[in-house]
Amino acid sequence: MSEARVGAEAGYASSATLDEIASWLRTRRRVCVLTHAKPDGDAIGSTIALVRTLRLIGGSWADPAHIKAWYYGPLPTWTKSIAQSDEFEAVSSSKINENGVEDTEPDAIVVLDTGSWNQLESVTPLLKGREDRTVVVDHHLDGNPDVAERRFIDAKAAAVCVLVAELCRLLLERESVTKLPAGVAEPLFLGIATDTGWFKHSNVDARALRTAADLIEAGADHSRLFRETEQRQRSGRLRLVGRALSGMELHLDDRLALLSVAAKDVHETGVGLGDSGGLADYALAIEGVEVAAVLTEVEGEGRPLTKISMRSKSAEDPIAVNEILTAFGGGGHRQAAGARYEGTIDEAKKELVRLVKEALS
Ligand SMILES: [Mn+2]
Repeated sequence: MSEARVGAEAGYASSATLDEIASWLRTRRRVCVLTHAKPDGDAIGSTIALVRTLRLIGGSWADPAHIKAWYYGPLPTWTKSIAQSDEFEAVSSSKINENGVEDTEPDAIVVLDTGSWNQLESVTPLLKGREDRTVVVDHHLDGNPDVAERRFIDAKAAAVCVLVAELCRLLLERESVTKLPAGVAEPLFLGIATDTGWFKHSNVDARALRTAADLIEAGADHSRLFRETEQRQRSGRLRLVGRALSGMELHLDDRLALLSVAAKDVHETGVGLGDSGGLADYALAIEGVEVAAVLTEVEGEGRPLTKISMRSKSAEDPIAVNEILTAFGGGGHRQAAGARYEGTIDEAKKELVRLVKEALS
């Protein structure tokens, strides 16, 4: 399969350097830091590191209350052990509206780890018309250039935290990432660790490892981070994994694994919606499986809706799951992508088998 950016909107590329973005941000006082809905380690790590950095350089004039990360959608259970509660607000989209954030007009909006309208649905009213004071820093292949005038996009970066580490270094005028304050370095390390599956996935490269090493030198406590984020699961989460695995289907000569999570599985195991991440990795552990998809029933939409999360195994020419999911308007990375399908889990399965069969031929 080609590397072509199927479905990518032309022009989703950098329009500014990190240096230019840092100089501009340094003059801003009320900064609203956003990321995609249902934030993950990279999203939370990058936003908290930037909030801490901006508060540090803000000096006396910057009111910390006006430099904040705003999250929406379910949060990971460990969020509070990574971020101080005054550094972020978990809000409903009604608090983020066209009048600003709870009626505070931001003079800068920074969007990290996404630049796609379809991942920014809840904050679209805030972003529309403020492109001139919005910055996007992202490492995804696809996005919409009209979200922000100032964009820094590097799809080769393993995590957005690799890029934000450099942005924080520039903002704080440190000679190297090793000189970042520990409180800035630690959430950045978390982002790199989680987006690479704790340094297992094929996106690990020398730059990710070097940045991670520099962050440890700066004081990031990696074993605390691992304990706090990976070893604090609720038992219900593993019971949910058990249910999904026992219902696993293998298709296309066992090259495709399908896992499904029905709403009733979520209710009966008592887990939150944020607890179904990482399921696909279990299926990729099977010999012969090249691609795995997790199909989750989305409730409360008034019509059947299925969330699809897909992963492909590392190989010389890995299956581009982001290309497969453009059929459903989804996207992401070559080996990790997601989409929403208007239909039931069973309907989504049929479509996926057909699409993956096509991609494999
Ligand atoms: Mn990321």
